[in-house]
Order: sequence, then C-alpha cells, then structure tokens
Amino acid sequence: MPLETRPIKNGFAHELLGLRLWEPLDDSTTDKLRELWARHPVLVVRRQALSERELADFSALFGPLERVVRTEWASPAVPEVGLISNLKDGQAQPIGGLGDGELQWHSDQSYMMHPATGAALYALELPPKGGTTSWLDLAAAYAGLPDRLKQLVEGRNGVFSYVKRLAGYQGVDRVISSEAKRNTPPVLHPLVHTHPVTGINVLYLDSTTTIRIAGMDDASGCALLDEIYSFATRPEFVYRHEWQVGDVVMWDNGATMHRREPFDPTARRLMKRTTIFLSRESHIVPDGCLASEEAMA
Ligand SMILES: O=C(O)CCC(=O)C(=O)O
Repeated sequence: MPLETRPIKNGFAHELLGLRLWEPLDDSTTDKLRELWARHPVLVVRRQALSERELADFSALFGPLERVVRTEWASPAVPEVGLISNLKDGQAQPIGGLGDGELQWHSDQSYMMHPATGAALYALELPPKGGTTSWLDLAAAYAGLPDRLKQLVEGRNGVFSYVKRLAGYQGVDRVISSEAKRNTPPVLHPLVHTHPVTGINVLYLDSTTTIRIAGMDDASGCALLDEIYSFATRPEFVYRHEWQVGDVVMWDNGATMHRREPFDPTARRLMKRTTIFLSRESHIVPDGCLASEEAMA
C-alpha cells in the first residue's frame, strides 16, 4: 500500500497510512516522509510492531540519533532508545524515566545550546485511562498572536535552564549527575524563529525551562511569558493524542511544545523513544549560546 496522509489537526498533525516501519523504506518514501515532517511538525503512524533496533533505524532516517541525555533512562539493549515508563525492575528500580505524573508544556532539550529537536515515541503498554499526550502548534500560535505581543517578543531571547526542568520532575527523576549538570548551564535562544522551508515565524517556548527573558527585568519578562503561554496554549492550537498500543508519534520540538496528562500510578505504561538531530536545512534548530552574566542579571 503506498504512503497516504490524512490531516488530523489542520496542517499541523498528520496521520501516515500504509507504512510498515519494521521494513526498510524505499528512497522515494523516505524523501516524502522527510518533506512531510519539515512541513507538518507532528506525524502519527498507528499499528506498528517494532523492535528497539527497528525504531532506532527508522528514526535515523531523519538525522543522527542522540544517545539519551539521561543515561539511566537508556535501553540496555539499544542505547539510542530511551524508556519512558513508570515500570520498575526486579530490584524495584525504575526501568526508565518520567514516571506517571503530569508533564507540563515543554520542548525537549530547550536547555541545550544545540538541541536534538526531533523525537519519536512508540507506545507498548498503556494505562486504561489518562497518560494522553498533547502537542501545541507554535506556528499557528505565533500567527494568531496579537500584534502587541508579536512586537514585544520579536528579537527577544529566552534564558533556558535545565535546573528549572529538574525541579518540576518527581522522585528520582529530579536527581542528575554533577557531570550532566555541568554540561547543561543556562543558554539563550531566540523566542521566535523563521522556518527554513515554510518561511513562517514560529514561537520557541518551554514553560519548564525558561527562567527569564534576556534584557527584561524579572517581573516584566515573567508577565510577558505568562501572556504568551496563556495565548499559545488555547485549545485551537492543541492536538491531543489518545494513544493506542503500536502508535508511533514523531514531533519537531523546534515548532511545538508537548505535555502529558498524569495516570494511575498502579497502571502500567511503557513507551520507547528516540531523539534525533534534525537538520537546519529542513527544520527550526535553535543555535543558542551560553547565557552571559548580563543576560542573567
Ligand atoms: O510520556 C509521554 O507521553 C511524553 C513524554 C515526554 O514528554 C517526552 O518524552 O519528552
């Protein structure tokens, strides 16, 4: 069956039909997928049955894979695959990260100077209720912003900090090695980027890592961020995914934020994910710099 696409949320999220991701894809299908992902930040493929190697090989068609920042979340078999799960091993230790709690709107790796912005999440076990994941269309949100907010945010840099992200995690997820901490000092990224393929402006936001706007005092920076978050998270910009076992959802963190609803901690949820260095030619990839003392003052 040839590749077919079905829009599921305006131009933002698309479902891909006719794919068997466990088999090698031909070049023309691969090219089509790359073009689709450049224009549509969320792609959904249902009813897949993948080994970790197959998930990693498919993901690597879109760019080099990153070895999971949180090494303790990495699969022991294929280290480019991270386990997102509340399950525990025989010694009652978590097998992966991010447990069962609510995850606030975020963009993965916004705290990195050169983030790996692509991600694919594959559902293996799901709770009967909750644990749905939603994505925000930050191109549509920018387009809809009142001119006053556009002018205020244009040309501004946010300061993104992993320490803030950690503070929002629960339990052992809050703890990282001092080496990982040293590798993730606060960084600056523009809050608006122009997409290299579509030419449209897109907000770059992360409510879980942004500690201030460079060049603005804390009160005015926080007030501006709050206004932008409350506008950008309106329901019309959200695609909410009800997971089914076998779903693969791929998303571009350069043009989206995502969040997860909590679920019953006694239920089982197992997801496997990859993280991909998407190319600057086809995607928004922030090219940040270290936050200077001036930016932090
Ligand atoms: O568990 C989920 O559905 C989302 C996990 C998540 O936010 C992530 O992998 O960045």
